[in-house]
Amino acid sequence: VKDDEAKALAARTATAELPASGVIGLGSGSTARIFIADVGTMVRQGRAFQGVPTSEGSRKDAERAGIPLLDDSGPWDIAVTVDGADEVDARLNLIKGGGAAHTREKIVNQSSRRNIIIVDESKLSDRLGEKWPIPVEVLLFGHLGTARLLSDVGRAVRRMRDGRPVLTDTGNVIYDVHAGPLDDPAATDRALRDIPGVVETGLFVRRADLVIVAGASGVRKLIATQ
Ligand code: A5P
Repeated sequence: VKDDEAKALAARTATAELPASGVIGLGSGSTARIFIADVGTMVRQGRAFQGVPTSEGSRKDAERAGIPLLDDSGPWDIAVTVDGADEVDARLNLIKGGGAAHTREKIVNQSSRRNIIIVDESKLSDRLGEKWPIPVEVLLFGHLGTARLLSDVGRAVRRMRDGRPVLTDTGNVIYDVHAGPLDDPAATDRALRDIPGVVETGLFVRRADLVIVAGASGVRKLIATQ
């Protein structure tokens, strides 16, 4: 329950960062979900927002909340994207993809003028990979061979749920690569992306402008310095 309160506080703090109107990127996961509900409330109060969802889950949440959505094809000029993360390091680099949505999340992040990440304080760590493996979306075609190559970077485990491989919204598989703690996330990201069959990694290097962290002692804003 404490965690949920922190997530709600982070989400509410992010709504204060939104422009008066415009295109908003809608993240995925339990924290972003609270944000989407808050944006829905603002739309009902008359704010002219349009959304770009980062997963089929956030699309459903946004539709339920009454947020008008832009076409999936893009291109979008997104004013602000608000998304969650699984791990955040001191430089505001991220691991994402705990919900297998990181490829669409990264595309939306790239299309956004400002990226805000909302987390509870349990997500903070000194070095990425201390708490989580790196989620990697892999094309189904030849994935067992791709997995061997991933193993050169770190132990690669195909993500399963209820005895079945997890598939992304695009129908690809997820491998969780245990390569942490990472000294150089950008280099690890490059090594993984070099492998044919890798669609995208969950390493978000220099992609957060602001991280809103909520915890027992309230809310903190971490601003990227670069
Ligand atoms: C989805 O694939 C992830 O990148 C999420 O943004 C991340 O897992 C955060 O989710 P929670 O807010 O549920 O922790």
